[in-house]
Amino acid sequence: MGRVMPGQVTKMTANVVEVKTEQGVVRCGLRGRLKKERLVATKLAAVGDEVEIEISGPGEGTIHEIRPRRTKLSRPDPLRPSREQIIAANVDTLIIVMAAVQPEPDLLTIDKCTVMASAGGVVPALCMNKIDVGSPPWLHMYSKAGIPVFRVSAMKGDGLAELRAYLAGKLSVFLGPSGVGKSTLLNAMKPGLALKTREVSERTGEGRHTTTWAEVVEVDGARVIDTPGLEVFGMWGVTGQNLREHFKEFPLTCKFRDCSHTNEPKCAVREGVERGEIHSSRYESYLKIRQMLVERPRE
Ligand SMILES: Nc1nc2c(ncn2[C@@H]2O[C@H](COP(=O)(O)OP(=O)(O)O)[C@@H](O)[C@H]2O)c(=O)[nH]1
Ligand SMILES: [Mg+2]
Ligand SMILES: [Zn+2]
Repeated sequence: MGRVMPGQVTKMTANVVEVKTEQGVVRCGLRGRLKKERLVATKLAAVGDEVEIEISGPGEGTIHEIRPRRTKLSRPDPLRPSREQIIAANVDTLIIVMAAVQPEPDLLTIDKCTVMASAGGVVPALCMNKIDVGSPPWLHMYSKAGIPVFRVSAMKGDGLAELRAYLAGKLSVFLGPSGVGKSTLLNAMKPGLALKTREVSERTGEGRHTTTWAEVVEVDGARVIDTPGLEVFGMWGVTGQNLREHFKEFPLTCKFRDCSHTNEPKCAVREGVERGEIHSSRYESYLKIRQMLVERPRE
């Protein structure tokens, strides 16, 4: 048996997993026990996973064990929605990137992302880019709801110092619709990083072309997971019943402990909305997402 050492998954492609160890990067195939269990999605390694590997040759090894995940971002597998697909593990914060204009920010999308993050134990934050061309009037309501808000211009450099400070020492994922400026933002965070268009396939040691699914990039003391083609995705583990736990600013003082905040009497959430303590758009998002979950409980 070769040497066993700990590491963290920093890159995933279709057939190779790169693990960063104290001895450098080790390329691991999915072999042995993990290969047998590959149909069990949660047993598969995800970028960010802390693992034990066994060295089999120079720069090569096998993943033996995946440590329990502190947090995760996951979605229903697009091909088998009853199965969980883990996008990234041990993520500290999900940076929801929106643009002030072009494309117009969508509040329901932001709120779905905050729920998705919360469901995996990840702290959501909102990054409003392109503030050089405008700033939505409702941004403050997210700060009021306990969600950190960053106003930045990736193009002009405004607000980047604050964002950098927040990201320092964390593992984060940037998520947002295409065109909001995620690539520009990551490049601006670290001049010279020059994020490639990672949709382009790359040559692996096995002589086959594969697409990178996810990769950890170091950005100025922070680590950001770059997941090409990752668009806003579905919520795993969220139901019409537990959705309310993911709206952290909603009070827990309704008359009924299992209040759905829809039509029950003495609902503290509806009262909070009426008094202007809870933003009505957050409540509307709650109702829309709940409806969606009740109608399509599997997705
Ligand atoms: N005005 C303005 N435009 C920006 C800013 N950041 C990015 N853009 C533009 O928005 C477009 C989309 O940016 P890109 O980084 O490709 O977005 P992505 O799809 O989220 O990766 C590009 O034309 C950028 O030049 C910004 O801070 N201000
Ligand atoms: Mg991009
Ligand atoms: Zn209620």
